[in-house]
Amino acid sequence: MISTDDIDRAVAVINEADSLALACHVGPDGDALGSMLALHHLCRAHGKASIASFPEPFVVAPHYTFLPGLDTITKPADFPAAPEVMITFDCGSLDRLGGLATPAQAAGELIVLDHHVSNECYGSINLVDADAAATAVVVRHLAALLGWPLDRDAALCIYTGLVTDTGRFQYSNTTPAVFALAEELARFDLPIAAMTRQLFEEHRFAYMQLVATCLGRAQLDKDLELVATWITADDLRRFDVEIEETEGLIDLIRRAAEAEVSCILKETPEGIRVSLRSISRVDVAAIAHRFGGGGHRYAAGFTTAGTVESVLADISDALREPS
Ligand SMILES: [Mn+2]
Repeated sequence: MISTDDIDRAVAVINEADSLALACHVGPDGDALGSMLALHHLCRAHGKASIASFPEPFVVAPHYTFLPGLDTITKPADFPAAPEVMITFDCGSLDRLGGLATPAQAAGELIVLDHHVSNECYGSINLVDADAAATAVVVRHLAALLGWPLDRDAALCIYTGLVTDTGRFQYSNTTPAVFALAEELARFDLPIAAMTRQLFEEHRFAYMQLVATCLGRAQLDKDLELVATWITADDLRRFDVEIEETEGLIDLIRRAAEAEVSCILKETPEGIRVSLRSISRVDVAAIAHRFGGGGHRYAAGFTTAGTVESVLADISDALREPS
């Protein structure tokens, strides 16, 4: 729930600001990029100066390259050090902002716009709605309060957040309100089929061969109802695949009928990056939280030191303990 006080202050702060500095979380997904770019478009359409960025590594995953406005975003090195007003999107904690956490802490006002239940409400104004299917839903709401009608570019960006965070309108967060918003957005003559193919279906052949390797080595722990696999730095080199390309792999692993929990571990320069999904019984956000991460009940993640073997053993131990 967002307090009316926070909403009123956010609208006043945005109206009064000369410019807005927008940022989303590291390794941005469709909701993070879509939400940020939607407000970036609306700022431009309504004469509000804005700058938009996300932390290093400054790489957009290939699924999202169709998003309008990507050519207008700014490298994190060129982000203002102490913005007058900064807004973060889909970002549950300061550390998910990487190098942009410093400007966030120096900002005159920090508006946190999100839907993660684990959000640490680190802003001076927190627009965090854990019932919203996507951060993009909160952006739509804010635009209405600002009296900023959507345009096609903003609608396309918001739709991207909505369709990715609901898993193509299939996850349990797919409510009547989600379909109502999708209907509003689809009226902007969006290229639904082309977007769907790029977001969910299209991959380079090299990636499909990496997937074959990952599926081949996947492990099923029948007692824990856990299916797990991993991607090493050597795999990425061998198949010439960027780590951003592997974002959707968890959605393949989680199809295993025997698994309540599914897990992918990826070797990154920052440590082992873990994605967790569950079907019903297990709260993976609680598990991710133990390792310094966060997320949603059925989708969460964290990055930690260790090896694939040691981190997978730690996750198995956490699943064994009654929560
Ligand atoms: Mn999201």
